[in-house]
Amino acid sequence: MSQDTAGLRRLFRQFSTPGGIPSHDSVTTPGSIHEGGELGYVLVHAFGAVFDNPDLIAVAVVGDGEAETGPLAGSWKSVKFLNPVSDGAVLPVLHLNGYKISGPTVLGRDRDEDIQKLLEACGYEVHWVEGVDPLPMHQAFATTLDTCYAKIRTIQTQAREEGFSKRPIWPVIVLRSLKGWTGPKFVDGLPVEGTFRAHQVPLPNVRQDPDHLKMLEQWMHSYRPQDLFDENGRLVPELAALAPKGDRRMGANPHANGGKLIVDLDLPDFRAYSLSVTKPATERHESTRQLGKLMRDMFKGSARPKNFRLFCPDETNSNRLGNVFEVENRCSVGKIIPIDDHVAADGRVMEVLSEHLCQGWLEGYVLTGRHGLFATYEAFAMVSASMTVQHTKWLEKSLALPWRIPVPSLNILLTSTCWRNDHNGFSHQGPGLIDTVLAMKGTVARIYLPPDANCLLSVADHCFRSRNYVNLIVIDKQPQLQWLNTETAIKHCAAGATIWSWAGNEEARGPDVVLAAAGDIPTLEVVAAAWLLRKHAPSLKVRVVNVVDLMCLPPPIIHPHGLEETRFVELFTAAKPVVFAFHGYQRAVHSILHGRTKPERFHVRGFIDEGTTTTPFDMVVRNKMSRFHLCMEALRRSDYAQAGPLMQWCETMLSKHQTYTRANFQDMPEVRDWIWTDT
Ligand SMILES: Cc1ncc(C[n+]2csc(CCOP(=O)(O)OP(=O)(O)O)c2C)c(N)n1
Repeated sequence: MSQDTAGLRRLFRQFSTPGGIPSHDSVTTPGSIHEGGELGYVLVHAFGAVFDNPDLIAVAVVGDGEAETGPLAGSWKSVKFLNPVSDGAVLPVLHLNGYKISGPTVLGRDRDEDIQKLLEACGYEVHWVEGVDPLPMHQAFATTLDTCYAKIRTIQTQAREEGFSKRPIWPVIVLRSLKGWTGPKFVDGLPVEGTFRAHQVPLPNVRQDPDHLKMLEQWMHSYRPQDLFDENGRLVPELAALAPKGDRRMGANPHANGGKLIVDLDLPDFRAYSLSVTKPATERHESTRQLGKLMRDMFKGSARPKNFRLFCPDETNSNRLGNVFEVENRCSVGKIIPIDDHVAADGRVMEVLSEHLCQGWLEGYVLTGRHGLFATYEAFAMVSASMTVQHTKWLEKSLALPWRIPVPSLNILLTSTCWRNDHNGFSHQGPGLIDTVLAMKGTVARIYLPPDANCLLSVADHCFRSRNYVNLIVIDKQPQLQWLNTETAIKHCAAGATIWSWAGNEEARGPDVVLAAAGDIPTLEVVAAAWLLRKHAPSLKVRVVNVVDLMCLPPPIIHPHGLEETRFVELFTAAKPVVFAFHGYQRAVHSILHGRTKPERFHVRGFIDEGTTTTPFDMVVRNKMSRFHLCMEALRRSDYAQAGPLMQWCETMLSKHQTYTRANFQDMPEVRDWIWTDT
């Protein structure tokens, strides 16, 4: 962009035009880590940016419309997690211009004293700037900025010299100014400045209406361009000299191009946390607990610089990640009482019962070059699913901008999954985030379904090292059978999908049917089904395939992880039926198999939105993905000649299950205690 008339013309012509840039702050805006398109996240991003960034002050301008959104209304409480010693500061500017697109705003119509009380109750000291006359307003705003800056520095200096004592009262600015301020006052006889009509395009008809064009010209002239630019369109030197130099320029702030500031995580060797698996499917362990131990040591390693945080809606213990509390605390700068468990003002485990805050803080944290994980209940990840989408879009657009340096990935761990929310019931059973991420571009979206602890560790290590992705990892927290030793797990995860030959019984001529699984519970049911078939129908030749990287299923043209077709056929054969058990909604697998050899031979069983408060096995029965259903499907699809008795036996077992669970409130022992045996 040259600094002359041609440059100005280019700047103006790209603004909100086809092939140009959006009309709001976006990826293309140098100096931005925040997309202003989907409103609601400005404060939460600002706080994420300043955590563990003691010298950074983020000024966040909150529209009174944006202030009506749930995430923004929740974001004010971020100040209860901000440590004046080790974090930076956020200076919110609540901008009350009275209108959204066409209606009045809630806060815009509130009385000053109510707004004052609201913000004070949230933990802020309110500084008002109000008026209509531009010059005094500029002075007032500058003075207020100076005052707030001094207050922030005083709070920080005191806390850093004397140590943290109590939550500070941080400043906030409330700016009351006109919407469309200094724009056209009246258009076509109707008031515009100070009204909703000023939203975005105050003069809608400049191309067709000469009066509108004239008003536009007058409006632009009101800024006196002749005083601002020389005859070649270059900013006059005395104004250009006002801008700071180098990294102090707003557009060159390295915090807003976080890749520039990345310090690699001090990651321990994940193999040290693996479980010893000498024989597949013989021991049950909580897989996520191993990840908790790995993260405990990541916290130790990231003590200097502090560049790792865990974000979670108060489920760290429940998700079996509690080992992190051996070295780290939950963060709160509020009152702490003796009975509290691992709560401290400098904690870096961020527990707040708001998926929006967890995700938004993490987004701000990674976009400024640090690392983290958002661990949440699977069903409630949908609360912030739209933020996941927006972050993925941000990353996707950033790929086209060579000056944007890649940032650490946004890692989302879904535990407490749909299959094992037996006590909570239907509200807690929803695997929808997989579908959401599946729809995103392969360049930036990844979905992993590790079947056990060792695969989870390998996947997590990969995700923590990666850049510019949204990594979705799905695994349950309950004790579960462990399948693979470390080295096999590493190879399995690197390949994305492998044949588990120990679970199949195929011979040189290949299988009659392939049983495939993606997800921990589907893996259990598939392997158990293979075991039953080996036992009751030994002449049926079965292959078991496990998929850990969901995105290896679509063709490589759709996703970079897509397996080459020859490899895909090696795994799934070219023509044999495939009975596929899937963690999420079954149509998701069908959608990504499009373009593969004979996709119609894939028969997917997955979550069909059948849920309730019930036993773990009843969940797979209700969703027709149980080992008995998979057995019957394999017999049916392979046209197995002597299927009758085994089909009948499976039906009998399903009825027995129904009776047993209702009488005993638990699963049948042969299901509950099932482990792999070779005979
Ligand atoms: C989540 C979301 N919902 C709806 C919109 C559509 N929208 C764009 S601007 C706007 C009004 C914003 O008002 P305010 O925050 O007060 O900003 P102003 O333009 O008045 O400064 C709305 C509703 C949006 N961008 N994001």
